[in-house]
Amino acid sequence: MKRFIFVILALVCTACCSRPQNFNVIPMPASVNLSEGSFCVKGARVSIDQDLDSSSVAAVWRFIGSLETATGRKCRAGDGGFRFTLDEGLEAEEYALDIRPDGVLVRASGLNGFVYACETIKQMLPAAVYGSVRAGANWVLPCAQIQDKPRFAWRGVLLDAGRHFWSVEETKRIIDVMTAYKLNRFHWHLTDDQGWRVEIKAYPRLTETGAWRSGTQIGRDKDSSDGIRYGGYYTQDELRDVVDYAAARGIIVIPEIDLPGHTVSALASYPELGCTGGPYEVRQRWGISQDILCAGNEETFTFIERVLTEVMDIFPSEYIHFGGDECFGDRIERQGLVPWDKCPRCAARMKELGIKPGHEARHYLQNYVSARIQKFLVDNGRKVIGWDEILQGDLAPGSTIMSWRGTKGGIEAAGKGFDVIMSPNTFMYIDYYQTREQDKEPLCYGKYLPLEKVYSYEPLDGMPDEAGHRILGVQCNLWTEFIGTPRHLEYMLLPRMCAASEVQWCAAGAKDFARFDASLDHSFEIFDAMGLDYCLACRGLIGYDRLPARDSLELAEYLSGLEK
Ligand code: TNX
Repeated sequence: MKRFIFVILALVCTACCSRPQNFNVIPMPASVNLSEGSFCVKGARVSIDQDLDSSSVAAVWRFIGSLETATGRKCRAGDGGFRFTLDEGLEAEEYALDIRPDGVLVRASGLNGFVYACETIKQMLPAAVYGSVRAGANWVLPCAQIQDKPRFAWRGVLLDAGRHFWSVEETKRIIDVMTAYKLNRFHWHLTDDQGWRVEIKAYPRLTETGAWRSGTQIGRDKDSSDGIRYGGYYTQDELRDVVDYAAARGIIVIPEIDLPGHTVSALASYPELGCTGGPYEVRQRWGISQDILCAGNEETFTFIERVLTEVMDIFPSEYIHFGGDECFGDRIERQGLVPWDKCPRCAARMKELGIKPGHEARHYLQNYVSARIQKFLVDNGRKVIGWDEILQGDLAPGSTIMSWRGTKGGIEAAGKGFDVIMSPNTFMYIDYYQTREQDKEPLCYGKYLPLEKVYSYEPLDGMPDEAGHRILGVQCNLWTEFIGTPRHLEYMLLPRMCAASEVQWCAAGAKDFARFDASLDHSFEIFDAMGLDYCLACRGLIGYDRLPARDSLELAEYLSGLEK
């Protein structure tokens, strides 16, 4: 009996050690060994090896800067404190930390590794290290050896700037919080029916006209409009500024120009690009429009190529996203004819291509448009990504599919040998409600996607073994039809993005919802320090025991304040 108890105790004890107490880093690093003792970061010395590249050195000094601000003490160059050293044996995003009472050794092989090492250290410190003021706190790091690298290379967030426009400043705040959770792809949805947000020099009306709508649907009432002119766009300089800001943090910005559907804002600017010639107006309500770029008109392709040429000049990313979704929504499919079916130029194009008339014809015509866009981008040295609708018909090899209508499209595409990014609406659409008390939450798209469901996602579920390597990664998508303020935007993003970060980063089988959930309290303090809003009720029901630090408000007041 004694021996039995001893064995149980020993098992419990090893379990405690492998899951360190008070270690609240999200996403959980691959390997963590906490040991006795601690290292004081206040006024610590810093030495950076000469062979680090300039972007890594800049990232290290940004990190040191945040330590200095929060602790109120300068960190001077010198030995015996933090040492940042290049280790080319590590993978591109890998890092290692050795924290001892007499110093901290940080190893990585490049920018992303150094950024993630610094972010892990920051999450191990009091949350005030994320703030912009000096704070009295216990500025010590627990001693530990940490070795860490991500499961997936693509760890994305989509931000929809088409339905609502987000300032450069707000966009950078989103990039900051992505950095803190080691995400590395910022998918910027820049054009939609309700607004065109990219300055294109060859087509100035896209932003003079297309960036502005004369009203916005009120709540869920599709026939309403608030009559208030709304809009905005980014100049090319502003876009480049965001690209550089993200790049300095190891984040690649992938622009999406949604084609050939979701283009009413472009049609309102240049009506000759549509099948009917218009007039069109920048859409005020949500949902899918039947009006799309005319596939029979050569001018459409000139337009697409000129726009994409400027886009490629602004965005150095290997990938360009050309949309391809919802050209003909399900309801439209059932209703019958769409402008493409009735357009003589589209008919001539189908004839020329030998596309047989019938229900499928429009999909083959869309394939033709996709293939031309793809060829153009590939000829210019880029790769293409499209939403899973582009799988209908024949798809040119080399495309990457973003699976959004559940996981089906992704599984099918991977099976056919295409690269895939999984962003299934069933697990990764963070524009859906996060509690069951939806009447109390700010209005949003609808449906229900609680934190736990996001966390539970296993990207290789249902994937044939031999196709698993096609999954580049995972992305959560923040569509903004019903999100009009930065505070509401952050509330929808956080903390579900943190749950996504563990799906994206942690090895299969390394996730543990109870551990994650317990770590979240520390993340809430981080959001408070960063001045970000978040959903405290993400745990299922609205039953707040406290509110985000920014106000001392009643719950109802707090929630309604998010929308103003
Ligand atoms: C579907 S995801 C869309 C978006 C909407 C979103 C709302 C995709 C390719 N299309 O246009 O904003 O649903 O959840």
